[in-house]
Amino acid sequence: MYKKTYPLSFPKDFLWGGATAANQVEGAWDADGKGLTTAEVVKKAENRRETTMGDVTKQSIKTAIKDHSDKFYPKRRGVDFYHHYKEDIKLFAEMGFKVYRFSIAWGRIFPQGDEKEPNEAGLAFYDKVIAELLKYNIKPLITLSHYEMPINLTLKHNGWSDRHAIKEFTRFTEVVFKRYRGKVPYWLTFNEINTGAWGFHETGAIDSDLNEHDQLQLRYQALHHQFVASALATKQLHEIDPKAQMGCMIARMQTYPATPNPTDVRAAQVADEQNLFFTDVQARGEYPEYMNRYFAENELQITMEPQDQKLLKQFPVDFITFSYYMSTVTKAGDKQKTVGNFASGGRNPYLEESDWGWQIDPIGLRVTLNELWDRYRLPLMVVENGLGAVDKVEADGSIHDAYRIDYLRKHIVEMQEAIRDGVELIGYTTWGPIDLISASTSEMSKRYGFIYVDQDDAGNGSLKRSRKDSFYWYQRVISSNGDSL
Ligand code: BGP
Repeated sequence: MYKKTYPLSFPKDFLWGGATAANQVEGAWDADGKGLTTAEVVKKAENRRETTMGDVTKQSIKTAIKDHSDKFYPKRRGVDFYHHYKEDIKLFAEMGFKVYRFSIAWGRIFPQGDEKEPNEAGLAFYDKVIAELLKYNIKPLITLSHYEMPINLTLKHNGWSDRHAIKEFTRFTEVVFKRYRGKVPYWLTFNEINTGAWGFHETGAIDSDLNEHDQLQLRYQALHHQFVASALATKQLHEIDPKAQMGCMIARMQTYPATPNPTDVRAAQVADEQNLFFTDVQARGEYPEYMNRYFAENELQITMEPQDQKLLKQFPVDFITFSYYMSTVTKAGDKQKTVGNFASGGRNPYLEESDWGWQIDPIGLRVTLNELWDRYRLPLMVVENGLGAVDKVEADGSIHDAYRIDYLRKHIVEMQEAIRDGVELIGYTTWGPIDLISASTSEMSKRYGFIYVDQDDAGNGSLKRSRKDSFYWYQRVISSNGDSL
């Protein structure tokens, strides 16, 4: 007889919340001693389907450094969370958030990346943010590096391509682990670490003048340094704050074969391996053989120090997190294209897409959750999910974003199904609970929020915050622990 012993829905202590990144919300890019970061030298895209996150050269950085405005660099202005954090956290609390994922801008704490002492004023800002969250019983979940590092480390050492970055990063992590001991239960090392294979925005290493082979060589070397830094940060955290947990974070792209032709099925498997390589290293603690083979066949050589592999094995992450926006289709022989900030294969005729061409696939989230659970048996958290859309403000100030509710509802239903399948899913933070600057295009009009921010693409607006229909909907979802969708 079939017996229902599994949890029927979200566990009681399920972590509902939202996620942001320093360089997309904070603004105040040069306030209180902060140094310029890699995210703040990337120019705004000229059209919606173009991503500019990798388009950086030494010359473009020099130009950016001389430019003290935020006209071409909207990530410098964000939505001024730096001065609105109290109001914004109050709104998160009103929705009932249990957790808030945000990142610490490394450049606020070590403005040049290599100072001996941290910048006290930068730490003071995060002291206040964390205190405000704890006041409302919202658990902080902190990303240590969300697509940025001090620009000085790019100029001096070409970012993560140089092993030197490990030393600077772990000095930064030691400072924040000690400072926030007992206050922050969850940390993540690198946001969407797998996107480091696509270049500058994740690794802070300029490679635009290299050929394809040398680009890959540089990127995978930089990623190796991040793997080691991540293991060392995990070690530090467990020593400094034994109750706190460290997670890894990938942009998960569920990949389907374009046809049942075994060549397509195999191509999809390979594409999937390129994605799961990162969780394999960070959760299993070793380079998988399929990647060793890939490196050998492509004449890529990862330089390692003798203790590196041991460190990876000794200090794997405690939990796995990922962003999920869409799925992709892979056909044998096709080169990957980039849509938004995501590599994507061909069109899937069964799916609709967002205005930015991201293919909407809630069932893919269930497939992904089941696969990751089967593969790693570690607690999982979906730390980004959402729909980027243009919102219309009605004459009375209301915003009817039924499309956003529909997107999120369908994904939450699939998370619930995955939990019923036995997956240990511990939390869900939607991307951009408050409107923010887009990572891939630096637009303001690509909005994800439950909270509207009055600011346009040119940076005009009062920055006034207001509640969209989805605000009240998510509030109900949380208060009913996912029963009222
Ligand atoms: C992820 C990033 C986020 C976020 C999100 C949406 O890749 O981790 O920083 O921005 O994508 O992307 P976009 O802002 O380009 O719509």
